[in-house]
Amino acid sequence: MRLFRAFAATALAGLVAADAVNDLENKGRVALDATIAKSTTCSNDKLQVRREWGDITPEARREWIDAVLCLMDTPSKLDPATYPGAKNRYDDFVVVHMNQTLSIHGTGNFLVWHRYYVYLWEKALQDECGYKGTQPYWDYGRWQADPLASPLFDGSDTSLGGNGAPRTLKEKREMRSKRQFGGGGFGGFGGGGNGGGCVTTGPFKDMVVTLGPMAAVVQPAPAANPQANGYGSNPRCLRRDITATLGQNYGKTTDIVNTITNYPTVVAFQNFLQGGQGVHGVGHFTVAGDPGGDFYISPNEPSFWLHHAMIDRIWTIWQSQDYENRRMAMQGGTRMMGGGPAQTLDDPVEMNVVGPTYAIRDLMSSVDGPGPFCYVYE
Ligand SMILES: *[C@@H]1O[C@H](CO)[C@@H](O)[C@H](O)[C@H]1NC(C)=O
Ligand SMILES: [Cu+2]
Repeated sequence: MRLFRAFAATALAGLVAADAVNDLENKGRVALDATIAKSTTCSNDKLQVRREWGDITPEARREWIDAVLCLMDTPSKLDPATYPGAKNRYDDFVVVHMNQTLSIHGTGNFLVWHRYYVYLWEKALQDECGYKGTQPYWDYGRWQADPLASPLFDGSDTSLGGNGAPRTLKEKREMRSKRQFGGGGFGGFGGGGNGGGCVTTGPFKDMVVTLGPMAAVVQPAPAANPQANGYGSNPRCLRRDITATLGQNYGKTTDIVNTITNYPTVVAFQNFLQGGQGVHGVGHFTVAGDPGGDFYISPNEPSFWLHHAMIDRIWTIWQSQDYENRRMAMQGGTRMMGGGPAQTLDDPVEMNVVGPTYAIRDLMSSVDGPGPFCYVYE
């Protein structure tokens, strides 16, 4: 009996956690596999598998972290006269996002733009920093009960670091005098936690953020950038204000299932996802802080990449539930604030110094060309 129990425990520890989202994923995998079988650009021997942070070993987590630190140590390819705040290769990604912020959110290209962006990031880790793994993702449902106790944010050397330090008395006084009350962002749900200051634990505690701020929600607000466009050099620490509230309200596994199953049109799906009760906000504002809570420079928060891999996973699962009809489903405007022509599949997805331009239509499948994708989530 004892032997059996020990065996069962070992077997369970080795098992990848499965939930109702995995069930939808497995159901949709049939269509993805059929697409791979017919693809001329993607095949099973090229296929890359992206996994959840909790399902990869601590050593594998550390390899991803070291590759990110390597990108921070690799020279920028941008012109320092125009982008003096772009100090390294990681910053190049941040600038490309800043530059297009108003035409890649709440628009038709939102999902596909960020899909390609995360892919190019994964590729930079692999090609420029020798990373052998794939981009991991952050399953909000798995960790929503207590993100600070999760392997993502527990502050260990194999995490993304812990919360920001609590606000100092001086900061609290400053906030009171400015009538600021806690953190703000996302209808007041995000931020307002027990952090708000510099991250002092884990691999990114010495990280220097130089771009922006542009739309900071964290309080007290970071010093203004010397350039109005945010591209000037403004060195400061990584700040976080981690809270569980958003995830507990909107990031549970049942919420993710509902996102995938309740919105049959791409417009309804992407609107819910990016809306006030959607998981896109959960991923950003559970972490909040600076740059995490700043719409323009949020990719400079290392968790952004695991968050947007999860957004891409949710989209992939949504597509795969009816791949024939959803693979090319793309609709919306071209400007976040409205106006501008409708988005079309022929519109270019531009990435400047981080990758070549493709048309939206080339990037709609994660397992087929003409674009470069050949990956699945598990
Ligand atoms: C910023 O956007 C402009 C206008 O679309 C473009 O010409 C330029 O290449 C972009 N720069 C970067 C670094 O992405
Ligand atoms: Cu974005």
